[in-house]
Amino acid sequence: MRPLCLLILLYCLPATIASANVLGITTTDDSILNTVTIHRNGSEYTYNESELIGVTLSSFQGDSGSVVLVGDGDAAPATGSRAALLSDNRIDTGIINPEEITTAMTLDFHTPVVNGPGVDMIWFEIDNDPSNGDLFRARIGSNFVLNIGHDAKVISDNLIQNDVYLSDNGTVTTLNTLENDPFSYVVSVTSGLFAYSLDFSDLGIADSATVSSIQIGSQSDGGSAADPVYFAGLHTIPEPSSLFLLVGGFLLTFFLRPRG
Ligand SMILES: [Ca+2]
Ligand SMILES: [Ca+2]
Ligand SMILES: [Ca+2]
Repeated sequence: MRPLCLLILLYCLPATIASANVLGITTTDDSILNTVTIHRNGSEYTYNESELIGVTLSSFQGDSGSVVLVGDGDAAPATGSRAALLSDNRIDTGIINPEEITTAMTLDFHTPVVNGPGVDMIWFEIDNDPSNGDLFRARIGSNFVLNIGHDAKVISDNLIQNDVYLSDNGTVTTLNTLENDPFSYVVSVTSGLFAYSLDFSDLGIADSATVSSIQIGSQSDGGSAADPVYFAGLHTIPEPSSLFLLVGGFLLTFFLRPRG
């Protein structure tokens, strides 16, 4: 194929994302996420978990019945509280095996996320493959990206201990059945943890536009579905000019205050 034709073809294909923006994490007991260090627009930022924007799972379609992931030895959550496994601060709990379609999971951000410079959201998934996490796909409105690969492995193999629970009713196809089906323990797994990141600009979102909801699913690779344990949006990086105004305003207030 002639180079120009190849170039046009590549341009027309949905984007494949491969980047390394999550630089590291700190945890307590390999299960509680404390901080995340992220490369954003040329600088490194370390955030406490509480500074990240949480999500609520508002729709779900599973690839199987094995969708509830809890910490080692823990019971499956009671009916009505399972989706919270994706919005807690634990990286050993999740709702796993979303279907291999872009609309498998809908995640609503607790605060709308602004498309700022660089990365706008991050997540983690468990995997016992020493070198690769599973692939994801994502969709905002009618825009989508495929083949979202991991940034890096941030916890080594065998350090995350989990138990998987399987629905007694088979494949979990809705959020309602996720929350209400009876679940039974099926297997214990040990794994490592892979980090992922996404820049909303890669889905064609305009600079400074706000995103309140995103859909994410497993990328069909002929094998296993993905195993997400934590998602979060990022607050916008303060512009240097607004930081300067903030600091300047503070100093002005300090020096101009009435002295007694
Ligand atoms: Ca979790
Ligand atoms: Ca962005
Ligand atoms: Ca996995």
